[in-house]
Amino acid sequence: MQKISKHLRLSSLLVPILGLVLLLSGCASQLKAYDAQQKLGPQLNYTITGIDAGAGIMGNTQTALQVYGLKTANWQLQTSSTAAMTSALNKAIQYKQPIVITGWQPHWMFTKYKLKFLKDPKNVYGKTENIDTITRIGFKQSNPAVYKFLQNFNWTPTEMSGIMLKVNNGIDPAKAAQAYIDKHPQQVKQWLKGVAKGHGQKVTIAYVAWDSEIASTNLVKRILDKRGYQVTIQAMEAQPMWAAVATKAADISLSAWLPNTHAIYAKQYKGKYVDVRANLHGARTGLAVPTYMKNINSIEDLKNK
Ligand code: PBE
Repeated sequence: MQKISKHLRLSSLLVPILGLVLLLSGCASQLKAYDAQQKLGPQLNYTITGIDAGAGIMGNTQTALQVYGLKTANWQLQTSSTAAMTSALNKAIQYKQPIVITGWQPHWMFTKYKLKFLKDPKNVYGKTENIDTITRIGFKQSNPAVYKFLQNFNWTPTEMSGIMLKVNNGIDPAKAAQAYIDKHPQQVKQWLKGVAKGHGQKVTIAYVAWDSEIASTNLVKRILDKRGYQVTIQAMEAQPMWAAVATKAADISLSAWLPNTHAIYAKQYKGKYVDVRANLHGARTGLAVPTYMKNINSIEDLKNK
C-alpha cells in the first residue's frame, strides 16, 4: 500500500516534468513554416543541408558560399549523408518549412518532391554535367571485351530513374537491375555488340553509394556477370573511388561526375586513369529548394531575401 502511494506521488510529479521536457524539445527541433515576408537566413539558421563530405557538390557549395558572399553573411554548409538530407527534406516539405539542400539530377528527390534548382549566375556548379566511365590505365589491354562494353554503355536520366525509383521503394538493386534488363533486351543487345563472352575473368568496379551509381553499377555488374565475367562491386567514398582507379586497385568506375562536380579529383589523378566516355548526359548539380519558397529563385536570393 505504502509502496503504491509513493509510486503515485512520484509519477504525479514526473508526468508534468516529462511533458514540459517533451514540449521544450519539440519546440527546439520544430522550425516554423516558411514565411516569404521574413528574411530567409534566420528562418533556417543560415544553414544549407548537405550530404557526405567527399561529394563534389560539397566542395562546390563551399566555393558558392565564398563567391556569393554567403560565408561572410553567416551561411554554413552542414555535412551529413544523402539519406539524412532527403529525410530532412521530407520533413521540411511535410510542414512547409524553409530548407536549402545540395540537390542533383538524376535523383528521385526531383520526382518525389516539387523542387527547383536555384539560379547560379556565377556558374559555380557548371552548365553541363555528364557521368563518365573511367578505367585504370592498362585495363583496355588486359580486358578488351569488357572495355568494348564500356565504350558501348550509355543511357538516359529517364532510363536510370527507373532503377532508382525501384531501389528507393525498397527493391534490391540487383533485382531492379535484372528487371531493367528484362524490359530493355534490345538496348542490352546493343551494349553487348562486339563484346566477347568471358570465362570468369575478374573485374572490379568501384562506386559511391549515391542512388544514381547504385543503379548504373548494379546494372553493369549484372550484364557482365551474365556475359561470363566475375564482377565485384566495391562501395566507397568519392576520393577513395578515384584513388582506387588511379592506383589500379579497381578496374572501373561508372561514377565520375564531370566536367565540374569531380573536377578536383580529375585534376588530382590526371594521367592516372582513362576517361572512356560519358555513360549519361544531362546530369545537373546545384542548390535546390521546395517550390513553395516562392521568393527564393537564385543563390543570390539567399543573401538578399
Ligand atoms: N552527387 C551525386 C555526387 C555525384 C553523384 C552529385 C551527390 C557528388 O556531388 O559528387
